[in-house]
Amino acid sequence: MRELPVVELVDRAREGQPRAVARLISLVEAASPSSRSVAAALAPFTGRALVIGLTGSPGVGKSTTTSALVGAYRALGRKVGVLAVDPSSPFSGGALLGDRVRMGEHAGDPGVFIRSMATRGHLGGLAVATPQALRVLDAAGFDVVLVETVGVGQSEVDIMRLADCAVVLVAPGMGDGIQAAKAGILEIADVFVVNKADRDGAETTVRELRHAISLGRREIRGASWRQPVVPAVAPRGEGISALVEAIDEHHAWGLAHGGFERRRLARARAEISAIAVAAVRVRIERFQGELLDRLAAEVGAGTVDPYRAADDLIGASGESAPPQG
Ligand SMILES: Nc1nc2c(ncn2[C@@H]2O[C@H](COP(=O)(O)OP(=O)(O)O)[C@@H](O)[C@H]2O)c(=O)[nH]1
Ligand SMILES: [Mg+2]
Repeated sequence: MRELPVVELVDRAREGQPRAVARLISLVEAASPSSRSVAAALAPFTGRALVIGLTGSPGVGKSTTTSALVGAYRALGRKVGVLAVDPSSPFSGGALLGDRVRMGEHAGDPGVFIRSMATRGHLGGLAVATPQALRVLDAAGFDVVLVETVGVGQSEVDIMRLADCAVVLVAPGMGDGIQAAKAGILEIADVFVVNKADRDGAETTVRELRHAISLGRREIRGASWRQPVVPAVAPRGEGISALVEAIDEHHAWGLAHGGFERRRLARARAEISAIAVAAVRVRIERFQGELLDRLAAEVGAGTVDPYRAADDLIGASGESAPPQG
């Protein structure tokens, strides 16, 4: 494709041209110099999509559930975007191919856009790229954006915090329910799915989770959201309408109690600081190499302490630097 100006790409994306959507995501993903103008051009059209994050251990059924949700939302007439974020497999290998195959039933549906995030060489990585890709899909008019991430690590937790609704999947056995509670997953989950409910032990897992939830209930302004636990058999579509309902209820609850608004502000805050941190890193790596070398020599020689050196490097005043004690 001839390289179009960013505003033209944004116009085309908003008209529903998938190639323009894909191109814009590539631009923000690569942290290309035009990321800035992409973000500026998108800004007026963002804020409408409902972002749903799905996380859980590999093999728990995230892709299958995502695909089933795409079908459910399409049946409701909503346009659906999917971002598959998997930092553990930056090269498009088997897992992504599997996802493509599973998503095959939605291929050719103009109301569905599916994309795997690549993060190779991206300064700031997923923390910067994912929210920008969400903005592209949001501005392009996708009513619902599903973000599939591999659970466990901090960056996945960060990504789940970007979502309006965080869905955590567990499967029976494997102590997954208890694992989830331990790993602090309980804190980020808005809705639980016990997938593979066709397997032994599903009822136990549901019970364990409900018990853990009753102990760790969250309170927001005196109202509490009790995370629902939805049993599902994703390949058969079982439990998917209950999941859609649970997501709807969470959305309505968030709108009524301010949780939705707070989440959106937290997302914007995370987005800004991820960009700022990446910018500082770029500045240091590209433009302050000599200063860094000199400071390193001084710290090595013991003539300057590393906090002081870091202050010099970022040009910060002593007050805004971390405590030196
Ligand atoms: N028995 C059973 N298998 C399932 C269920 N959901 C997914 N699977 C299978 O589990 C495997 C992993 O599913 P996938 O959606 O790729 O998991 P992901 O790694 O979390 O995205 C696939 O072979 C699915 O067909 C379920 O509810 N029951
Ligand atoms: Mg998957």
